[in-house]
Amino acid sequence: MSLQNTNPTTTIAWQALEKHFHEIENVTMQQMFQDDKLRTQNFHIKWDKFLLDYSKNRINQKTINLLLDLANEIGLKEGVNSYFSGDIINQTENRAVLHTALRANKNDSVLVDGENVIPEIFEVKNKIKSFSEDIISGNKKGFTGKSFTDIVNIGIGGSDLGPAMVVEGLQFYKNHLNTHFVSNVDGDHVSEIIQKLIPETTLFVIVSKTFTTQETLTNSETIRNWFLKFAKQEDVAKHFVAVSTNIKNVTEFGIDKNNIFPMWDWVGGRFSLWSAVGLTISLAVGFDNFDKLLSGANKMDTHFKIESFDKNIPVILALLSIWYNNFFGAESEAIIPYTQYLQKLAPYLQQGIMESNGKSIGRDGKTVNYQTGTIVWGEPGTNSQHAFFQLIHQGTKLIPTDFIGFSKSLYGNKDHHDKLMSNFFAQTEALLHGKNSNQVATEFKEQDISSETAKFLLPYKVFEGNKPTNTFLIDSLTPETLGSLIAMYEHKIFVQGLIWNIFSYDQWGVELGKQLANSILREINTQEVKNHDSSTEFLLNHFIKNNH
Ligand code: G6Q
Repeated sequence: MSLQNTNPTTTIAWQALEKHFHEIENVTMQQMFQDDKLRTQNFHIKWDKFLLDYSKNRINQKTINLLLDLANEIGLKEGVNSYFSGDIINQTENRAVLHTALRANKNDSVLVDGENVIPEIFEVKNKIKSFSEDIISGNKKGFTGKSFTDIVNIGIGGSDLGPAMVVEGLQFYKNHLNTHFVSNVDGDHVSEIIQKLIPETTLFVIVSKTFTTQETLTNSETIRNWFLKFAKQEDVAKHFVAVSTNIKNVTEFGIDKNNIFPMWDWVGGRFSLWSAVGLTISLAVGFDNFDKLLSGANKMDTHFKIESFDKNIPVILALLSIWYNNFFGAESEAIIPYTQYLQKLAPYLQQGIMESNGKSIGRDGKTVNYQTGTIVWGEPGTNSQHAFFQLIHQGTKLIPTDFIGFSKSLYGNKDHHDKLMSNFFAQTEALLHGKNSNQVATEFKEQDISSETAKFLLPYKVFEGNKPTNTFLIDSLTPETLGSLIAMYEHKIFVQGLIWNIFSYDQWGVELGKQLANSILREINTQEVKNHDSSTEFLLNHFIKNNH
């Protein structure tokens, strides 16, 4: 079954939300908290090791009810069933979207073209397990008989961002293997990494679903040529493995058939870290931790699938985001994890969210007449407090922000953790309450400031507050909770794409870049620049003159 095709602005719920927006737009959250003592009790969800408090949002019960009506009118229940059961919901590429099957249980059954894919998934998982164990234990050795010390993941986009983010996020659980990521076709990137490597103890994991991506193939060839300065052709088999759907191209590259980890076209690149694309994760933290990551995601899948929408974390998050994006006109959202481990979470989610929902043609084939994909950005707290928080507190833009904090730190340094989390709570509180002119004036009195200076400074020191935030308080950062967190955002993407009536799982904008660069490269090589606008022609000629 394909997804329902409804312009959301034509629904009864959307029209009711527009009316409701005018009732509520000037009511402050400060007022809402004063009027409703049960607000936090009603607007929070406790689930597994997660607590989501969404009471610091510009909503009341009617807002939530109307947003839930919108989800129902759009056919969210049926949509979720189609998503999980392998229907061709990626219609523009004629594919199912089944990253959820990668973390399903062994006894589950998920059909693609009438065939259960779970046994195949477990076959590959077993291969990941035994390969990782052999490398970590030193059972498998390099061409001089030494154990491996370094792993290099060569991939880009979906074949890089997920593994890179998770390996960094789970650093606490890491073993002795050093991990490196080469992604950019920028030759300086690969050169910097090669300098750190010893060929006889380094394993290269080439990750490319299509095995046609210019960046990954170029980096792989450069690395193989470098490797062959120290080793023989037959040693390549011991040091290079690949993750791909394109067995033919991988074999032509010279990789041994046994060293290929397959994946499937029903796994989108940006949702693929759960497949063999996560091989580097399994190598870095061990298969058991990789498996726990999958089971955390699977738990979130079950929550999303069976929980009623009013207590369903991804659904509530998606609806709140639509509320700000489509009614308040917010352009972006920030994601601020209060842990340094998750410093790559925002760039990772940028791909997932912006590549999936950055679309302007509806499922009816027409240009949409409403806003779709939000811009997401962020950095860990407290660092970001010393950087861009100024704009969130006092700028002119409305930026709904997710605060992600953990009750326990991993090394158990209580002093540091209490300081970190005091900042976490203080920020969401300040964003809610702000600081009014009376409070600022009282502060001035205590500071013994002249009345002239106080008068001048007062407006600059006032904080209006009323800035929406979601607060996630998670027990601790483990493979399992990280798996749940990533899956939570994946399902948020699905719900938003469904309601915005777009196809979230294609990426024609990315494909365009792949085509364009190839034709310009030919012109740079032949030094024959033609058929461009005057600006591009001027720039290309300047580059050729200085580059050759
Ligand atoms: C992800 C995108 C894109 C893709 C890369 C790498 O959803 O499609 O980021 O992952 O372009 O593609 P390959 O894995 O095919 O090299």
